Amino acid sequence: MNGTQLLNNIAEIRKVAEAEIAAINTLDEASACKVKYLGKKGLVTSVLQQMRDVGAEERPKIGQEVNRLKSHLEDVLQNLQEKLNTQRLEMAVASADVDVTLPGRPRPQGALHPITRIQEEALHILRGMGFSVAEGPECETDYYNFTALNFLPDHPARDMQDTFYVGESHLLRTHTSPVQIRVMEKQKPPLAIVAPGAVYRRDADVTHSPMFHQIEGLLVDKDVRMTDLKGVLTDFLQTLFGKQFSVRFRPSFFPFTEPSTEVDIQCVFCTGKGCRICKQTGWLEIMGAGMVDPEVFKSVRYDPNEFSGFAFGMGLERMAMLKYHINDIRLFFESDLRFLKQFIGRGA
Ligand code: 2NM
Repeated sequence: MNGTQLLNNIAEIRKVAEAEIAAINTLDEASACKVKYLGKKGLVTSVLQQMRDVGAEERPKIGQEVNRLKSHLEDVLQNLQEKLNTQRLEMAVASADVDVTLPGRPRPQGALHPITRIQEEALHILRGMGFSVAEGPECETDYYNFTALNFLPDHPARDMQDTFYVGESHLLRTHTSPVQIRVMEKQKPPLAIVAPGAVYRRDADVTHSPMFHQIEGLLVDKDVRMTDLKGVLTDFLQTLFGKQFSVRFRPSFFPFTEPSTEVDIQCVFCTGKGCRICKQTGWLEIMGAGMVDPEVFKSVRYDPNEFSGFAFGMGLERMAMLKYHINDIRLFFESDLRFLKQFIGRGA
């Protein structure tokens, strides 16, 4: 093929290609057309190969023409593909059952219940101090709930008026101390455990619920002293509530500890200045504690002359009421979303 024939050939290819492209309606047709003209074995490519047979003086002009055709077809096909692609998306949106341009509905976010949260915060601190977590049954025997803890047979807490009985010798535990008796029966000192969980007492008003939650702690070793108790509980409370609140210890009485103490924290509502909530005292009662009574050690066959220990207990509803400024215990048990939603995204 000579130069003139080749130039005619190029013009012919351009004419036919433009007619073909004008008739294209689909992306598949556009791709096929691209292959037909611009592919490795395409018509434009074959013209480039045929240039070998042409004289050197004609070659630049023909080369220029082929390249003009090549980039023209590339541009036209590229634009066509973009146009067809946009059309396809617009048709998909218009014909679909789902409007893909609609913004997504936000998924409602849940929150930890404030009791779960205060429990996790308290256990986190206590684990950090070396306490292990222990659990036990909520339905207990009279022995584990009272007798082993040095409650005398006629102690008023054993009364049907105060305790939920389940038959003759079974009851709903009134504290988590029976968990600690069970651990001591199985394990020798040294030992440091905390027992979280639900407990039950026949009580119901603004500050008392028949079911509530406790964490109790127990540490037994040689030479454990009251100063150990004071240091651990002061550190625990100031980590939970803040270093700005002082902690004080007042003498008290429990059947299972001797001596026993109530633990107060400076009022978290008025920072100790005196207000309605602390009844102008500047202090709030927050825990009970004491040195484990030798009688309790005897129940679990620990030698009171070899070991000593301290124990403590706290109500989680009361802790949460103080920490999160909640004024009615019943809010914890009503599952009112207006209350619970206030705990979304507040840490823990
Ligand atoms: C409290 C106050 C003082 C206590 C005692 C024991 C046990 F099992 F070791 F004897 N556990 N928890 C205890 C001591 C609980 O709650 C106000």
